[in-house]
Amino acid sequence: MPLLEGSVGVEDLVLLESLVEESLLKNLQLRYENKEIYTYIGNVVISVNPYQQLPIYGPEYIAKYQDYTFYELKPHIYALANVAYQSLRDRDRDQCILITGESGSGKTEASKLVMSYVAAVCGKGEQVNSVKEQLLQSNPVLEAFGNAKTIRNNNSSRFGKYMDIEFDFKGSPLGGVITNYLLEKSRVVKQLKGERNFHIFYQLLAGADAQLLKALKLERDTTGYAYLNQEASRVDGMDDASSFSAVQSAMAVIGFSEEEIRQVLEVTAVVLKLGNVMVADEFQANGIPASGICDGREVQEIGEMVGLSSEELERALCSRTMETAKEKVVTALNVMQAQYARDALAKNIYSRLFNWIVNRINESIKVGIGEKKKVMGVLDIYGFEILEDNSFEQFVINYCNEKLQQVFIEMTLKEEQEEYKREGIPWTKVDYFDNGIICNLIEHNQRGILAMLDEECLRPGVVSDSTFLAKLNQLFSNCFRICHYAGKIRAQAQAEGNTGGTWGKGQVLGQGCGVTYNVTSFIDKNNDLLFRDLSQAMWKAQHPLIRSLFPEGNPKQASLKRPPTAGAQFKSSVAILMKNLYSKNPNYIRCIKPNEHQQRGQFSSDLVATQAQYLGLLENVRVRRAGYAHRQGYGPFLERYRLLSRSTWPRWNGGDREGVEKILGELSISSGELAFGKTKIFIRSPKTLFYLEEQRRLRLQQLATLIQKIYRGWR
Ligand code: AOV
Ligand code: MG
Repeated sequence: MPLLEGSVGVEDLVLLESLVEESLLKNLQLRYENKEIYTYIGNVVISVNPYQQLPIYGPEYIAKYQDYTFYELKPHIYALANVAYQSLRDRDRDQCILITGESGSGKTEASKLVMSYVAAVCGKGEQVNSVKEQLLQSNPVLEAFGNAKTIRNNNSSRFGKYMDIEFDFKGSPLGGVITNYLLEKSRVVKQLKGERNFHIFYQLLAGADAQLLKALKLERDTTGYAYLNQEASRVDGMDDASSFSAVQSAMAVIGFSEEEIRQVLEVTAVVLKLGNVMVADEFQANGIPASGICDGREVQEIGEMVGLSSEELERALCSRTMETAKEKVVTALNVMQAQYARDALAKNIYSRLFNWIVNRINESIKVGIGEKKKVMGVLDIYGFEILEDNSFEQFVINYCNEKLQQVFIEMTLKEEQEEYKREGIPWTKVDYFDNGIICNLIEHNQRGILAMLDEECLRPGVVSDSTFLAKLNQLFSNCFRICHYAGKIRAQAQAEGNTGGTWGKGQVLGQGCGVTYNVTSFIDKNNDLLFRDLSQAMWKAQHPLIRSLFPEGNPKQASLKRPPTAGAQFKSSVAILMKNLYSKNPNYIRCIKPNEHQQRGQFSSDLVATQAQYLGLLENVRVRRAGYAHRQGYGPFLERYRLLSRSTWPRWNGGDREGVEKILGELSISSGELAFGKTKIFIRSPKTLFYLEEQRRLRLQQLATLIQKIYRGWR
């Protein structure tokens, strides 16, 4: 158990000599510089993104971690995955792996490491292997359609993902279920400078052979597409063409038929082509401005691909039908409205395609009803984001992160408290920053920001982003700004004046912190409505996949009932997720981003300090240390320190607990330092553990010298 401070720092922050932020950071830095990217706080794994391939993964390492208990080897995600899997298999406890951290900190990579570890150790056989392959291959497919290069991360997840992996009673995988959360669909039509659209578009253009391109009516050159950012079409180290073939074969492994793959690519191509549909001013007979399609070729081609006449498509894009009980009135859209309609259609087709893909994967990996299952959930969402201009998407992403922080706070405390109860040891409460107040500010049923936004969306009359802001202002007297748990230093630069929400105890984290949200488009993005003309046109298309994505376009089915808003949907899916997480045994991976440049070897203390603060690492260590810093089952403890007492060394015939009492009694450790639980020994201060370790080291040295002497004597 190499836990002690050495050239690479302590492996468990609980063992830090002095518990202040500086020593915590120094320790992480020292380890990072020595390529030790993992560090524990008890059973929580902290992972600092190395931005380089380290030789610490793969079958050899998996085999090692499989054979040892948690603290016996160096900290590793494999160790955490191993504990979770064994507890699921042997103790029948459903598990969840919660991976948090800001954008680019390494969550998605961590989730893949967990999955590949579990896949490697769980069960064998042809059937089992094919289930594993399907589960693993879902990653490249979802990443192609749901990830994109952003300023912060070349492979940024633009959707949230929760995957339940389901096992039989022996611990062999049966299948799984993926739940996805709100894709950032605005990216389909517009990206920030230096960012890309979703990977699949570039992969398709780079990887499709000439024949496929022709069939999809595409040109290889990305510069021809209005929806693709021109100054960022390539990503360093990313091979779009070879990814394309990987995605196609992954889809085949999962069970997509050739026909389905073709249709998915056709729909993807249609989205890309929609961006090139140019609308321009035209005038109606009465001189009122209207819009029309400038160049009919693109519309013609899209029409051919989806099986719709170009007239019908143009009509849907450039006009709007209002239906009253008595009559239908068709009005022409002006250019702005027509462009808006075109973009709305592209975003909707793409995000629905994404949902369809997730459902299609689920169909392949689903487990038969009635089979008794054990479950391991792996959560990998988009990380906390503060951009220069924060919109609805950031609001939703940050809300989700806020909720996860809440789970962490509640579960860490609860877990700790429960362990003391189980072991029959008294517990002293530790103060911990509670972000419940921020969650409430967002999600409260009547007074929460989401509720107010919905109210504004549903209110008859003239509604706009500014009426929404006015409403917020009545309550908050200032602009719309939230002090997120993760908001401090970088947000501070942008923040002035009063803050929207309050921090409760988190005031400690600094004054004037916060993320300012620009309300522009909030109403629109929350409403998420598509003109009926468009959904009806899509439903009329011959293309089976396109058609199936727009069921509400069926005039027979079209109901006047309004679908729930995007915010309301998100809130309820987050609530379901939370309930699910609370029902499982949590395992935490806290990811940290060492620098803003995606560079190996760079450790920016300020940046890490901010993350350490908002992740509550110090508090976490304090909670761990408040009671007893270290605990271990009697058996393993005896095994490790047996050699320290003449009563237990070289032989001991009594019980484990009695043996431990003997050793600790002989070392005259004060009784206040120790608590004897039902199955574990608890040690209050790390110093005592250092002392034990030091004694053990000395004793081992002694024994080694002794053995050498005996050996020399023999010669
Ligand atoms: P994220 O999931 O936390 O960001 P990723 O897991 O995508 O971050 O990691 C970003 C990049 O960091 C990866 O593409 C790798 O290049 C590198 N990286 C991360 N972890 C490792 C590792 N263990 N070993 C080597 N390289 C790594 V976001 O989805 O943007 O919130 O939204
Ligand atoms: Mg990610």
